[in-house]
Amino acid sequence: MTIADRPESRQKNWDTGYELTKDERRFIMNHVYVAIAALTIGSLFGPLQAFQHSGVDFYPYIEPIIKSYYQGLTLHGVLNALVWTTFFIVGFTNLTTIKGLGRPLSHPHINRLGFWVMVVGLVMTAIPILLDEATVLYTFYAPLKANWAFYLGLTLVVVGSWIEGWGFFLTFRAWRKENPGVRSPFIALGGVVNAAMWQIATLGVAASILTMLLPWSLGITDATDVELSRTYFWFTGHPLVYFWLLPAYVSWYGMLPKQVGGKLFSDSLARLAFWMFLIVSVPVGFHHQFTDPGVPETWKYIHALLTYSVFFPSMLTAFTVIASLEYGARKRGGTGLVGWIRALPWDDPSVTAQLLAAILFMFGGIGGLTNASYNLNLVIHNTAWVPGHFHLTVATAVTLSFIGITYWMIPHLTGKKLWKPKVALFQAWTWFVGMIIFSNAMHVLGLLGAPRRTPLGDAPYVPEEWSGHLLRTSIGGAILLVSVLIYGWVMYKTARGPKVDPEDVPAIPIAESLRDPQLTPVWLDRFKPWLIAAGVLIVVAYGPQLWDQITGMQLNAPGWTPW
Ligand code: HAS
Ligand code: CU
Repeated sequence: MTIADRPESRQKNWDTGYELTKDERRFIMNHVYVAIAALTIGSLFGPLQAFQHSGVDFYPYIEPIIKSYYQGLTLHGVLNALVWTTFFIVGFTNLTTIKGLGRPLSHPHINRLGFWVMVVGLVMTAIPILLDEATVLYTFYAPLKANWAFYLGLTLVVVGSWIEGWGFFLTFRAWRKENPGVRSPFIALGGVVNAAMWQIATLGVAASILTMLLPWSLGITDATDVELSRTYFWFTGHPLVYFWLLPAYVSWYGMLPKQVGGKLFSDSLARLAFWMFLIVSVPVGFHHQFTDPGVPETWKYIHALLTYSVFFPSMLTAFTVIASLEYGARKRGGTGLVGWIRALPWDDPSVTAQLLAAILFMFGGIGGLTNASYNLNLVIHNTAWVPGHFHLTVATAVTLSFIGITYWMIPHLTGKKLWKPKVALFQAWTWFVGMIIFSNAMHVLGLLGAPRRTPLGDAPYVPEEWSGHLLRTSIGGAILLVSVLIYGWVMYKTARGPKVDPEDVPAIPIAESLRDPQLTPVWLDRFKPWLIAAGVLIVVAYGPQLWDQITGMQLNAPGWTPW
């Protein structure tokens, strides 16, 4: 298609002018309420663990409710890594789909059903955890064994998110029919690609829970196969981290440029990054199993190589997002090679939170590459380095970005004003500073050999050289505790505040693309080739190993509940 015959519709600016209805706003808010509640409660346990490391143990004081460090750690991981993220992401994808496409959901009852299935699943998961019947940490590795309700609840959360995904796919298809030949709006496409990747990725935990863990916890089988359940878990567990990351990328590419007065530098590169995540997110799971004796080295090596390919879309992102920010900053009068950074709107808490999140992601990403290196992984695996890594990635790049998004989204959805933006700004900075202290200490501790998932305050083998770093984890944790409490408070006060003039309510920021998106090649706007490529790559990278492990399955681990 040449420029002359491209459809004229809404090509310069994706903002279709569609206003979300009251029902749509309320529906999205319901997701976000659950998400924020999970984050604030789940985060309370983080500092408890960090304090424990430096010998200040609060667990005995809360023993009637929480029995052990491990029960607290399970709550922390499940609420923060699984519940906060999933509920926020699904709610946010409703928003990007509806607003991006400029039309209502085609089958809103499907999405409603999906949401309620997720809520029922959440309650089913929470009860056994609170009863100390599912102290298995967020990875629920066999042979640790939980009450069946925990596994069934998690399954329902996943199934609910699938159902909502189907609602997004149907809406996207309806939009395509109504707009033949038009490139799909980027924020909508990004959310739908992520939902598609999630459906493929979660086949692993679905297989693990339905064929192994659930029958085992119900007593139908009396033992399980540890290696196979780990392989299934990481089939899902690695792409899970990109399921968390991609909504932040939707915002960094498709919204943040607008917030800083710039434009999306390249619509094509943005799409290419998302398609690359669709094809390479799954076939890399063995980089979590480099030390597993049951996986042959060749396959670990292949997954290590594929892991490096998943590094490229993040480099594309770093380049494109920074270019988009620079464009905005220069329009605001910024000058100099790096001096333009000062011209970004650092007084806007939503922008600042996302910029700080992205800055720490550079370090989290470098650490990720260290992890992915087969030989270096042997040094850091199962050490405090790994939680150091994922607090820069999921707990900062993702979480602080989502926090930044809520700083415009909650006011937009509730028709209120953000309560005390300066306090919100302070919150973003405290998260940044607290996390630098905490994660740096964790990385160093890991290099010194400190194990992860261990109440180090009780460990008799802690050498003197760890103690300063253990103290720093507590200091970082204390700052983060303050930060998360401020966040919960700002959200609460915002939601409880008075309604304001619609003029004063922030709009949904949608970045224009620098170049007419209609010039983006068609192959960057088609699902089929990428879905086929994803399927082929998964079969090649996982097929033989899955075949071997399933046919050689040995149900020999009876399962235990040590805590
Ligand atoms: Fe990871 C373990 C490898 C990314 C999360 N990872 C984990 C675990 C979690 C996690 C939760 O290969 C622990 C799981 C467990 O409990 O056992 N990870 C990687 C690699 C990447 C990576 C290669 N991880 C993530 C992301 C996560 C996440 C993203 C969550 C959201 N990870 C591993 C490996 C392990 C692992 C091994 C197993 C370790 C073991 O032994 O157990 C890559 O995708 C990273 C690429 C990213 C970059 C950064 C690009 C930078 C950007 C920012 C640009 C800046 C801007 C700001 C725009 C190269 C895009 C500009 C600002 C201005 C002011 C101008
Ligand atoms: Cu991974």
